[in-house]
Amino acid sequence: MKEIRTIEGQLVATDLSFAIVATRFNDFIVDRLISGAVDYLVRHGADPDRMTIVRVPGAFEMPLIAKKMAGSGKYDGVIALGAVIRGGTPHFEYVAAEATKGLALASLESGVPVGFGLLTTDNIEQAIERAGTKAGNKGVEAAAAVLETVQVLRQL
Ligand code: INI
Repeated sequence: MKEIRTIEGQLVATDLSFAIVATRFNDFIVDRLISGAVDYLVRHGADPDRMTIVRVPGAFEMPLIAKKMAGSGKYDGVIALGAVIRGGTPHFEYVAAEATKGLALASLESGVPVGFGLLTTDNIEQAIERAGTKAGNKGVEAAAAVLETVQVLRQL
């Protein structure tokens, strides 16, 4: 069979600029996501001088800032990091849904990859598990996905 041309992103972050939008809400979790994302990018060649971290109050505020940074022309990729943890009211659903939709829109409207590193969990234990303990680190996953997508986009 003839070989089919396949495009894949190399996980090389040299010469790329990144913005991280991270919430202050649940910062004891989110700080671990930031560490994971930064560590991943640096280990793949990114220059810390070409990274900017912006702290926002909560997940609801992430889309606006992600959109602004993605559209600024200064960054190859944006990584959104936060944690929405279910409480006793429907508030969780509204915040998680709006943040998710808004981040997707920020990416589609700007044409710049926006990584979805927003934990949405039923409780704090599940969030801790996904912030660098037994279920990995969602910040690392989001950074890896952005890097790969940036490198795919550059070839299209
Ligand atoms: N923001 C979060 O980032 N995580 C949450 O778990 C959360 N809960 O549960 O309420 C949360 N709420 C704040 C929200 O994102 C806004 O900052 C706030 O409503 C002001 O606009």
